[in-house]
Amino acid sequence: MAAEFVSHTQYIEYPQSEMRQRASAFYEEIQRRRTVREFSDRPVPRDIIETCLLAAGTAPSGANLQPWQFVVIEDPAVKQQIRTAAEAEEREFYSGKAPQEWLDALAPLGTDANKGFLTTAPYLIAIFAKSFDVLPDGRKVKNYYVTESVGLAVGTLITALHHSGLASLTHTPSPMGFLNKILDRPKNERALILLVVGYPAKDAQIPAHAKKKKSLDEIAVFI
Ligand code: IYR
Repeated sequence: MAAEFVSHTQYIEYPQSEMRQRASAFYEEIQRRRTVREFSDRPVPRDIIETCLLAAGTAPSGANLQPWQFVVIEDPAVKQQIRTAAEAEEREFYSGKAPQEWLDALAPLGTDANKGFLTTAPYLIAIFAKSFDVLPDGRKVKNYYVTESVGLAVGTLITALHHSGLASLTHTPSPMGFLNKILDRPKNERALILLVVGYPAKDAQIPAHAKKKKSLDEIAVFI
């Protein structure tokens, strides 16, 4: 398909003072985001989730092929199936499979094999990466930079959810093959992240360790 160009009419340039103000305001808002592991069962309107997914779908991707598939789980029975499977994997992880060095790195978070949030939170969003797409006529279309692209979409999703006033948890039971089975997803889809979404529980606590963010000097150099 030959390239066709259109003008970028949606770009907005701000005066520098306003750019500075906007950058600071966004930093102020995003630095309040915390990964939450204690969720309320309060319902969340579906349309808010849909709008956040549309925001996620604007992420840049290799050749704009958008190699992501989101599966939103509201059904309590399916959540229970996922919890049972995830906790089985996690029990293995915490009681032998994980090397001590990994367990030591996780210790400040206080996590364990119990994943009650998988049945408490109103939404689980399973995010799959597609190595290729299948066209309606059966032809396969290869995707590029799949993991990077889906990572960018998940980052956008988490940011959109936070901006809307929702909490999330990037949960990664490993391996996640059970999600293909339970959610009946095809072989070209690989589960990357199981996002838990909802309001935090009333007295939700977070590990103090999670608030320690590296300084600018530690994360960036200017050359
Ligand atoms: N998947 C396990 C272990 C775990 C691993 C990492 I890396 C974390 O940042 C957090 C947890 C679990 O969910 O408990």
